[in-house]
Amino acid sequence: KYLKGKNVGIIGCPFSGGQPKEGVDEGPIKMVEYGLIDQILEMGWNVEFDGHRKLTDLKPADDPNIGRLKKPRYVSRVTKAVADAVESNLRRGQLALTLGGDHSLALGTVSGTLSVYPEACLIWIDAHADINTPDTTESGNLHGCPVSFLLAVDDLIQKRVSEFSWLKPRLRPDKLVYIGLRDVDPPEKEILKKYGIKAFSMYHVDKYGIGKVVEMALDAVNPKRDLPIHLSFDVDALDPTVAPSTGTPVRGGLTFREGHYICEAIHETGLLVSVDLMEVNPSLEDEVSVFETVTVGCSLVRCCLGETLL
Ligand code: HAR
Ligand code: MN
Ligand code: MN
Ligand code: MN
Repeated sequence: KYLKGKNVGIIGCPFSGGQPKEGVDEGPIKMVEYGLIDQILEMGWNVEFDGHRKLTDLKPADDPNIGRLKKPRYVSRVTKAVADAVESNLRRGQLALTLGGDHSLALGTVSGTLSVYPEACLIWIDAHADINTPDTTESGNLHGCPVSFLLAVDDLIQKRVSEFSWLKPRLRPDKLVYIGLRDVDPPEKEILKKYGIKAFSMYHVDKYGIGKVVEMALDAVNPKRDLPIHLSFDVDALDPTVAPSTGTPVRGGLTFREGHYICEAIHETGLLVSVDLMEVNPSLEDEVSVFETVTVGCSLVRCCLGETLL
């Protein structure tokens, strides 16, 4: 509906500055090495990919904490560049596919999507809510904060952290929905309650089944099935037995099929304009775990682009 034909622009983001573990920057590199581009070409898509972004060039010489926030200038510069890349892909009628890298990158991807499609909804698949504010974050890691920076609510973080003044907070709380949550900090729970944000935790997946959960999630943010969709998929939403090589694994996650079902069902709406696949860290765990995590990342992406079982 929003995209003309099967055109995808891939934004490879080797970036780890939103959290402390090295190696998550290798995620996009390994997914491409594994053959993701050819797999997408074989599905009949036109693929634009000019190599991974040189994001380390954007690293400031000096980047002291702002309050608790770690590497705020680096994350800001990188995510601004990513926002511009997503915006440019979408304006040219391509689906924007961003490969991470840590989930702070979503500050950029979602901003880019909303600058082209202000009416878009955001479906966030994650073990974590990533909605800490500069005041509530215990870790200071920006990959735990992107959603709070994106939200269009009264207390504007951008006013206090001037590095992020480029970022327009324009995501309405009723356009955001989560699936897969199971490790949410107490202040994050308060924020979800305060703004009435729809969230389907693993409890709901168990109770209703994934088919019903995806339907309820879409009913919540896209009741008429007419708005563009941004899907932000953190691979740690999957159970660690399925995707072990990620920085903050949490037991009790989505099965292999539940993860893929989400991507298939969202593809099926015909409304998907922007996809993030984040937090694959090929430096963690053994060789088999890395292979499984990289390949599951690739197959989730293919399902988003319409790969089906039959
Ligand atoms: N909530 C914790 C924090 O703010 C942990 C966040 C872990 N984040 C991710 N992203 N892997 O989903 O630091
Ligand atoms: Mn995340
Ligand atoms: Mn997570
Ligand atoms: Mn299709």
